[in-house]
Amino acid sequence: MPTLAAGSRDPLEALIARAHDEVVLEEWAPARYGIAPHIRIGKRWFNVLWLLPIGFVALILASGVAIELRSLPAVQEFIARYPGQALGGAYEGFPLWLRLNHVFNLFLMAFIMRSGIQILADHPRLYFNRDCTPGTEWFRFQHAVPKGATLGEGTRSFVLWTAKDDAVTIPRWLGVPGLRHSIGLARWIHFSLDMLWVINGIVYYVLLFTTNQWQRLVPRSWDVFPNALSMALQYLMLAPPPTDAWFHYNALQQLAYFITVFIAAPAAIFFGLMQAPAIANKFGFLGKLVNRQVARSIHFFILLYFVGFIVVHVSLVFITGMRKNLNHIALGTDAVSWDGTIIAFIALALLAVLWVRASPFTIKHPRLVQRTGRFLIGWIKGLVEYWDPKTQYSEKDISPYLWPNGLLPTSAEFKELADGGYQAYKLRVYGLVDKPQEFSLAQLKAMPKQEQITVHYCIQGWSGVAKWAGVPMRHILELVKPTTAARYAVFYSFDEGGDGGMYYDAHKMENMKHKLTILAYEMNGQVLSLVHGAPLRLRCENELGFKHVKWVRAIEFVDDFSRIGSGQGGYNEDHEFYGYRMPI
Ligand SMILES: Nc1nc2c(c(=O)[nH]1)N[C@H]1C(S)=C(S)[C@@H](COP(=O)(O)O)O[C@H]1N2
Ligand SMILES: [Mo]
Repeated sequence: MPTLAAGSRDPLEALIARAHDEVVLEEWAPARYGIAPHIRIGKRWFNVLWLLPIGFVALILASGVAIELRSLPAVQEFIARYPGQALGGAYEGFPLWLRLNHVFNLFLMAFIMRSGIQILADHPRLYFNRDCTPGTEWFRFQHAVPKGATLGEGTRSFVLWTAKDDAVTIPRWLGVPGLRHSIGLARWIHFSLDMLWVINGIVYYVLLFTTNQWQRLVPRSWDVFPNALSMALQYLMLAPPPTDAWFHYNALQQLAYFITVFIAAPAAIFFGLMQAPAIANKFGFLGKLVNRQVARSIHFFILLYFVGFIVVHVSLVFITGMRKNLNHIALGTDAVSWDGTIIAFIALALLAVLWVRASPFTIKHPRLVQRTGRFLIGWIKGLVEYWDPKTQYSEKDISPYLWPNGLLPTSAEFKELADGGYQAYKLRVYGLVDKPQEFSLAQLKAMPKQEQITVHYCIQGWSGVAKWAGVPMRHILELVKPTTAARYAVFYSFDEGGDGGMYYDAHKMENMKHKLTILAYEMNGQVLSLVHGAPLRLRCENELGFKHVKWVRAIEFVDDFSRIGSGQGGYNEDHEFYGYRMPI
């Protein structure tokens, strides 16, 4: 291959396919269903859906027992002593800001939860360990990983069960957009709405504490616990004392709202963010303690908490004085009239329409979703890219198994290179550089060698620790000397992406200068295997996995990537609507 003159366009770009600007259902990852959610206890798997009838029976039983207990003097004394009310505060009514805040929250939460479930469906397994070794998950809604698929690495003939194969379809009314492996779009929805939810939450906190409304939520005596228990018992006895939320929350309400507002919501944000490479890598110790899989599992428990809270909260709103309660929250009046109920049902009808339209809309306008997401949260992603990833792990942390992703290169050109032990391999580095060059593998191996033990964070949710060794990208920069016009390094590969066309990805120059950005030719002390990107793959530790291009064939420095492919900055960016900056 001739060396190209500095600044010239690359013929490799012709190998890149343009992607559609809408989701073409016939060409999208075909639907593949998993199984009902299961949890593992020891070696056995249990269908979690059994918890629904079991929970219902348990509730009836608990209610029956509570009703019988009522005749016991001790229970009567307990209830007399702790009637169930929270201690009084100086608040009254539900001001307009609170009502608006509440309805925004309702709409945002609905789609945050749906897109969150969609994200989970891209790697439908949860672990408490960092490694994600198949079989060690405690929760899944996917079959076991096919036997044999995880073995025989390094050969070209075995069946490869990639993380993408593992993604499952969930119903379109449940997830958004409800397509298999639509995590790119689901993440934009999730994060964009998160951003609005955080703003709504900050406004709420500020107004809560600058008015007297905080007194509704903050318990000021430990008596809130026995009172909440008493209240729960009285609900189970089907004989709750009359309460008047206009002036008073009962202790159970106060406790539940307190936990939701001051514990569950901030924790959801914290454990969501801890899943991001740039953030976990920044807070070394914390990132190790709360590793990505622990964070994912806890984030999921918080989802379950919210679902449980919503079910109980909404049920009680309806059965403890529907008209009055709905007047409170819809109109801010304490009247007993149907007005609030009518407004609440109009709001719920609107929610239902949005619920039904969300998936079809996203499928029809994926670039709009991508662009809006980039506008709302792209800048945060850009900011955290400047953080140096620094967290390193030790040999004993190395995962026994690292999920693979991508389709192995199949071209005749690559096969010839591989058969020849990559003797003929040449990494071409060109574009906006002073000294375009080609490097053989031997030349690359003679350069300074850097080793690092780091976590790989795939966008789909899995992670794993591996030791990588290779040439620091900084060294390559010194050799080829990018011009001041160079703003991105585009990595071209030997394989095709799922929709055909060459896999490629663009990085900001800042990423190339990071200490932990290397071109790796070794993994875990051995020559890099074919599956993991032989002969050369990129490691760029503050980005998600898809930006670590495997089977690298060339690197082009450019000032702008909008002319390459569909102009989004990479294969997944073009075809799956990811963002080109993905440190979160
Ligand atoms: N050339 C190429 N590089 C690629 C991919 C691909 O499909 N083609 N997949 C990416 C994705 S999505 C991930 S998570 C990682 C997976 O790396 P691994 O297979 O070594 O675990 O490679 C990334 N690099
Ligand atoms: Mo990935």
